[in-house]
Amino acid sequence: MSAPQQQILIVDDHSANRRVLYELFKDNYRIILAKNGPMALALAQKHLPDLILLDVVMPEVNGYEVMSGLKAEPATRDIPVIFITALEDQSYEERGLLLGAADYIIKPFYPPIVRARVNNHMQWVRQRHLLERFALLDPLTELPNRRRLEDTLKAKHAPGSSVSLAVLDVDHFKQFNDRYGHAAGDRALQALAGALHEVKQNEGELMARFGGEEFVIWLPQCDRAQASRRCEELRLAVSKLRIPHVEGKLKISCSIGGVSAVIGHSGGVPDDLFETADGQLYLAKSQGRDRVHW
Ligand code: GH3
Ligand code: MG
Ligand code: MG
Ligand code: MG
Repeated sequence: MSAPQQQILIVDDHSANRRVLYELFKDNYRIILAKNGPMALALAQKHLPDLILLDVVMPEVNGYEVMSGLKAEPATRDIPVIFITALEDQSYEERGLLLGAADYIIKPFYPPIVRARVNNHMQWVRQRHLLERFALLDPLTELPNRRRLEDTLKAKHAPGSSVSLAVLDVDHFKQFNDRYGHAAGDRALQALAGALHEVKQNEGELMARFGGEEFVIWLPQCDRAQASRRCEELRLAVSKLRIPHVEGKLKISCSIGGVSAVIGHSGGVPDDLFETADGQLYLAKSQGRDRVHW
């Protein structure tokens, strides 16, 4: 499968300038065009392009102001911007770079050089996206990792909404490893993650590998009844894998402890959510394992 085509937002108040840049890049990138500052900000928010080519002199909202607007929004803050302008005075260039521009190109330009510069930036963007992806992914199971979970929990949530959090832990996994070896244990964790992943996920839901043989399930917009039902589905999905365990314990199972809460005025997740869910997990274990406890 080929990677999705990268996008460039071209911003210039003159249609002839937009056309020149469009012709230069249309064969290799998806192009979005904006003819003024407000339109540029709206399209940047909507499409989150990989790169923005930004004119400086435009009526009403100029390029520097667009740049400040981009920096003020978390979603667009890190999109690289290249100024392309006829303002050749070095103080303008300095100002653009100080605002955080990735590059500053003075018109009239030599098209092959502009193309080479843009291609280099796009290469860096690709590499950065790849690194960001891997930084948030667990390498063994390819599920979101603990860092991704923590980012999700730290975000603001709708005040008054119901949320739930569950901790899933494999039962007697040490015995499994002792019996079949660590490599088989790894494969079992991969199969388990696959089974969790197959259970249809709701909007905003996140299943992360927290560490070892523990997984955390974040269920926004889910009250206690809905969330415990979802977790029962997950427990069954693991059970249905029918991975043989040691004698006397036919197959791999898991225990799940969960908690539900309502988001307060601050929009923050209550601090003790994880600990409470972990306490519920302890109860699921002590009451015989292979069960959900809320
Ligand atoms: P319990 O039902 O009480 O959870 O028992 P348990 O044996 O699962 O719990 P314990 O915490 O004692 O052991 C967890 C084991 O999980 C220890 C370790 O051998 C195994 N484990 C943790 N991470 C990995 C991993 O990445 N790969 C493999 N193969 N095993 C792991
Ligand atoms: Mg202009
Ligand atoms: Mg454990
Ligand atoms: Mg365990």
